[in-house]
Amino acid sequence: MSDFRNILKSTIISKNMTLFQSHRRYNPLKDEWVLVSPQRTSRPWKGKQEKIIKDKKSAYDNQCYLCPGNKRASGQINPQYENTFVFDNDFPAISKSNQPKIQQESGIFFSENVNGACRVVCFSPKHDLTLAEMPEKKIENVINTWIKETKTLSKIYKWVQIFENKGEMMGCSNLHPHGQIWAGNFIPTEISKEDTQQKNYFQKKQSPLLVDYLQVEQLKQERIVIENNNWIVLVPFWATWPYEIMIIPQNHHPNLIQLSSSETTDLAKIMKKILVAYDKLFDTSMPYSMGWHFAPSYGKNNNHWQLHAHYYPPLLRSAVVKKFMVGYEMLSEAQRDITPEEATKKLKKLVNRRLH
Ligand code: H2U
Ligand code: ZN
Repeated sequence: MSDFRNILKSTIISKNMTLFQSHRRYNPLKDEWVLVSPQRTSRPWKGKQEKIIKDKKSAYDNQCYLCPGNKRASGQINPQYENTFVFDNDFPAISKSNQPKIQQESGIFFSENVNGACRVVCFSPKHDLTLAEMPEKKIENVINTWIKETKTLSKIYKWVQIFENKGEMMGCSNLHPHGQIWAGNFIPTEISKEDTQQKNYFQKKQSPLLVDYLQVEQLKQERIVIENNNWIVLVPFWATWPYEIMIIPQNHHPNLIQLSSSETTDLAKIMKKILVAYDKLFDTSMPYSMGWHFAPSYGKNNNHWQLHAHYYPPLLRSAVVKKFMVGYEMLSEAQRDITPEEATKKLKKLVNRRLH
């Protein structure tokens, strides 16, 4: 816990500084830094504006390969599903079978064989919905599907990545509400970083990094957007995307599969709230990439892990102006303009606003 107090104290000398001066913040989950430049928020913008697609879709689209009863590229017909529907991606990024072993060429080039499974998860039979527009009960079905898939896949593979790419801006090819799950016999880079960082912290403190982090955030109350009995939504101190959030359980759970039924119910409730707020922020269906991080299945001592979801929306100023991670970000380090505290304030107002 004291580590975080020091980080917060030393990085933020005063609140005024965070409002107006450039500074860097440390991301203890990844061992990376982010440059924060709040003074830049007032600069004029004459750059790229994204298109807004507001045409109302219909609940069924006969051209959609995810709608019930339709044919997919593989020739298979989707069932008349009522809640969620999961199938093997017809164009998997990781092959299922073992390939002939790759030979190492030299001490500089390294390659390794991979195998895994790629699944597509349809969130609803209704083509025109998004998770934000679905009732809480239906969101809970999606969460339970994620848990069921994780249970099955983690028996076979080391790492299971659940994710959703929402919106054309994020490269999503089909507006039908869906996500994906890629599982593999290897630990991918991002998970490996988080594993190492959480392990190192746990070894020093005998307490999980994100559990301690939540305690500090609860004391400070500067970056928590919303919480209920079982979950907290916050803009992390080290957020790089303008309205990036994390969803973290109040209890310590290394993995998604350990959630109780009251925790899945509360997760659906809090997801609904934050996703509705996201859509209100720029009066548009908020694009984002999101995914779950939890302990990989290969290790037995996973107490250093705390389950969490990351949401990375690209929008910065409006429905049409997004944040570009280019130039300095690509070549030096991530940079943001609006502070995480300002982003929290904006989201918090929208979460509290009554639905009508
Ligand atoms: P994205 O638009 O989020 O990429 O998801 C669509 C996925 O669906 C994509 O990974 C798969 C694509 O490979 N797909 C099928 O499995 N079958 C099809 O008939 C078309 C698309
Ligand atoms: Zn559809």
